[in-house]
Amino acid sequence: MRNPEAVAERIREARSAAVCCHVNPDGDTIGSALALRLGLTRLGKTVEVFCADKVPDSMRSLSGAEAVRGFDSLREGERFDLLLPVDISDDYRMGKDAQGTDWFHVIRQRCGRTAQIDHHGSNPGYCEANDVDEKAPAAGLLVREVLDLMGVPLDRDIACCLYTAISTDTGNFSYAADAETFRVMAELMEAGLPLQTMNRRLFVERPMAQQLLIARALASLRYTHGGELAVMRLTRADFQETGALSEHVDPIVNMGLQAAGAKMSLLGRESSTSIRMSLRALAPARVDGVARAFGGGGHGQAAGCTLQGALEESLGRVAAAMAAELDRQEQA
Ligand SMILES: [Mn+2]
Repeated sequence: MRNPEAVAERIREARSAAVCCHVNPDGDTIGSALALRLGLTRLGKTVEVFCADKVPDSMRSLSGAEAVRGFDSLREGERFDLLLPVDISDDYRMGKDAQGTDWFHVIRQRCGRTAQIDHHGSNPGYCEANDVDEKAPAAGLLVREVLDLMGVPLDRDIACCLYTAISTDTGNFSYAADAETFRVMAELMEAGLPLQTMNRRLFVERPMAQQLLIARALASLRYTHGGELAVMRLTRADFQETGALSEHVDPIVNMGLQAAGAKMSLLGRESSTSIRMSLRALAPARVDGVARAFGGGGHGQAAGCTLQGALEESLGRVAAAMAAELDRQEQA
């Protein structure tokens, strides 16, 4: 479904556009949408960016981030010539309103034509014009191509947006990045990309409360099963005393896998009523079976489950099951 020219044509014809991001936005959907906003604004078009959830803190400094709107802010009679979803694999990925109606259907009523830019292989092509390339490492690379077709020159602000899109979807260029990715990176550098500042903001800096929570989790880290299984815990006191939020927990369980020789990692987190377990594995090891055995689920290398009972006892049960699974998978 490669069709950058058809998307560019729809944009050229439109005087106004609603650019849309997916729920739980990542750097690719936000960076791509804000780059389109800047580019189309430069062509004299009216552009609004919509997202069901708030822009992540690390991306708040991007030009236009402050103007990203929730779909619920649509005013009576507000209309756009073009609906332009970016990095959205399917229409339901725009999220739902309080009544359970897809935001896609709500905003679709307000727009004349539809065109999308995406890179998910599962995308069914839900717009009139679809530029979908599953080989592209980031939607941001396809956005840059469309901007190029429309004659929008790169500048520092657009470069910051596209860098956010491309670097986050390639794990800071550690996977999926191809030769074209680096050719575009060269163009972004020439356009004035402040690489060091942006890299620190996106990949190094974190909220102080989260840093202190990580310190607590790492202080609890133990390796068992010959160094193959990492086990960490976070108590309610750890959250209260650091001021950390549940959203800060996300990267911690992966840190258990950073030790050479580690194959699985477990983080147990105490909440008021239960113990939430996060399980991770390095392929080919898998943890989805263990999570399912405790009533949870997930993917082969990232899964979770919730247990009732005390933290230590619950951790012991799941860790024992993971150790048994390591033995089983090593024999297979
Ligand atoms: Mn993406």
